[in-house]
Amino acid sequence: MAKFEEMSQLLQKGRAKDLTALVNEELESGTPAKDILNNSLIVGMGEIGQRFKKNEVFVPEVLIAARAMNMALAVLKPALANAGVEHKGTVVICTVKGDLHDIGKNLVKMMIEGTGLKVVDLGVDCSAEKVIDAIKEYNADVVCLSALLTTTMLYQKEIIDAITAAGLRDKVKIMVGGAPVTQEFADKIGADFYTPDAASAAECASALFN
Ligand code: B1M
Repeated sequence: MAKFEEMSQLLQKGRAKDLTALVNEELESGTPAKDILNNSLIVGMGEIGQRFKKNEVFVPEVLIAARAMNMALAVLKPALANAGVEHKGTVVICTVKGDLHDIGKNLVKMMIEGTGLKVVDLGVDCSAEKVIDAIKEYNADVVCLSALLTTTMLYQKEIIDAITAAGLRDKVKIMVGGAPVTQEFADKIGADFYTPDAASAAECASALFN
């Protein structure tokens, strides 16, 4: 449908005002909210993720598209709730203790939200206790740990060990990332997945529920 493509294009261009106007128009003309979400917004976010991966667009474009996505989601939210659309799964995300860098984490969060998963953001400087409480409170399926410093990446292991000690290791998949993190490091600390960027993190999280 041409309107789905148009909304996808508006999202990718970050034209939030035009996008939300069109989303409203489509809702009013009877297009189901979940069709707008699945056939247009998620497709658009997926496209921008692919282009980000290929270095065809950069952080500002992704942030602008993600902002448009969030504004469109806010318009859709009441209709989605009424339609009984449920999230496929719940992801808890944070930047680990001692680390205040949140731009990459926010990108990962937005890209994962773009796949239709619910994301609980615990912010920065996040302790193992806070992660464990959130896994229990939100019945989380996936934990995403971001670290930007060579010193704080070590705390990713502490969180994984604490999750194991709390008896929750079999309940959640753990994804790690951030500039100094590597596949080798992720294997060493017992993470389930390492992804180098926001787009592949979203792909990885989404694939867990397909
Ligand atoms: Co800081 N900083 N910083 N800093 N900072 C770095 C990381 C650094 C590399 C700069 C440098 O020296 N060249 C360096 C780290 C060196 C090291 O450890 N090897 C550094 C340092 C040393 C510090 C301080 C210690 C400086 C000081 O005070 N002396 C201090 C530490 C504060 C703290 O955290 N306790 C500090 C502070 C800051 C600011 C507050 C000023 C600011 C952060 C603002 C904010 O985030 N709100 C800042 C910034 C902006 C940077 C740089 C310039 C940019 C980071 C960034 O946002 N990149 C950075 C240098 C650089 O990277 N060029 C630097 C853009 C972002 C989109 O990329 O976060 O890598 P990134 O995220 C990517 C991937 O890594 C991945 O996806 C994202 C997008 O594709 N990814 C994941 C991230 N998390 C993921 C999780 C996943 C999967 C993928 O799964 C769970």
